[in-house]
Amino acid sequence: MQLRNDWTLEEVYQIYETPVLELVYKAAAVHRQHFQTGRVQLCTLVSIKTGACTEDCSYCSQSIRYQTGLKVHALMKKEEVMDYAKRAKDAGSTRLCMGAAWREVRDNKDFDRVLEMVKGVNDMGLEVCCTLGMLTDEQAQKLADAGLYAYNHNLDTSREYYDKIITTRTYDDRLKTIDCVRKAGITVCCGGIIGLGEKHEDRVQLLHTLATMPQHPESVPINGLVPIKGTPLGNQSPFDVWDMIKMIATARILMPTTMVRLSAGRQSLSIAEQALCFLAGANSIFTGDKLLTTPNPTFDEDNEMFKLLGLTPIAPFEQKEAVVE
Ligand code: SAM
Ligand code: DTB
Ligand code: SF4
Repeated sequence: MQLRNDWTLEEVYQIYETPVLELVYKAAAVHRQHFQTGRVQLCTLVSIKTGACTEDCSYCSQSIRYQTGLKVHALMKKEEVMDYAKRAKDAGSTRLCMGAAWREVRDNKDFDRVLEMVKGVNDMGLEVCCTLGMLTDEQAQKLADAGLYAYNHNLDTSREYYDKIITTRTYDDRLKTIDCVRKAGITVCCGGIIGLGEKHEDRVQLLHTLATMPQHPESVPINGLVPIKGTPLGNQSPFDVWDMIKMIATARILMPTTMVRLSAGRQSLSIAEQALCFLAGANSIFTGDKLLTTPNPTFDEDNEMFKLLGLTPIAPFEQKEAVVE
């Protein structure tokens, strides 16, 4: 099967609008062609610099503009991050994603420290991922040279809905950073959030943008909004699990060899609901009792879910072997 980058908006819409059980069945079939089903990658997040971010992302606990009661934390020491990485590895995680509440990377001592962290985590044999805001070509190259495996930079929603959520940077700024990451030879992790008050059309447009990139992102995180008190979206009603399932299934069909990550929002899903997400093609999750600043299911809860559903963790770098016939 040939990967396609020429999906039309109408085709994506039709897939997304397929009756949900039929959609899950089709996505599960695509999933099976490319991956061993029942295998799920475990990733761990660490917030290496927390809060006091200058951006105005309406969903975020870390923006300086909203009173969220979050404790601000300057950039961690390399040793602290290495301890985290070791604990994550011991708990079966194969990817460490280091997040910083920055608008963009600046060329200073803090960035040099992040490069050291990247080297250290890479040397431990973990896939190392960063999410640090906007990057230049030179910064992306430095991260690549330090051994960065993936860079996370989400489009979050459709181009149309984007400025209802964030005004301090544009959709094109986001796309430009993703391009820098791609050019530097780092794998791309790019996805979005549901539950922001967007319409089905916005979700379809987001998936269309991702699936028509010259190369599909290697990883697509689908986040369910975790409402944060004090932010403009703090009183948003909970996201609809069926929208999450439809997003995952559509992403799986459009981008068959991509790792589709069931990301934020798992805390509010039952095991049965998560099982449908795995059936629909999700093959990666964040583990550990905290995401960046909000709670996530505990290792014990996830272990129990893996046992119950007969899931097994994926080994590091294994997705490189996703089959394209
Ligand atoms: N500052 C960097 C940036 O914005 O690119 C990196 C960190 S930011 C927290 C990473 C992503 O997490 C966001 O793009 C968004 O998709 C997701 N996210 C943040 N807060 C969230 C929330 N409350 N619920 C769900 N997803 C969230
Ligand atoms: C992504 O798409 N989701 C992760 C990761 N990339 C960086 C972050 C989720 C954050 C959820 C809200 C919080 O814990 O602050
Ligand atoms: Fe800052 Fe990222 Fe939060 Fe936006 S999502 S406020 S850029 S930390």
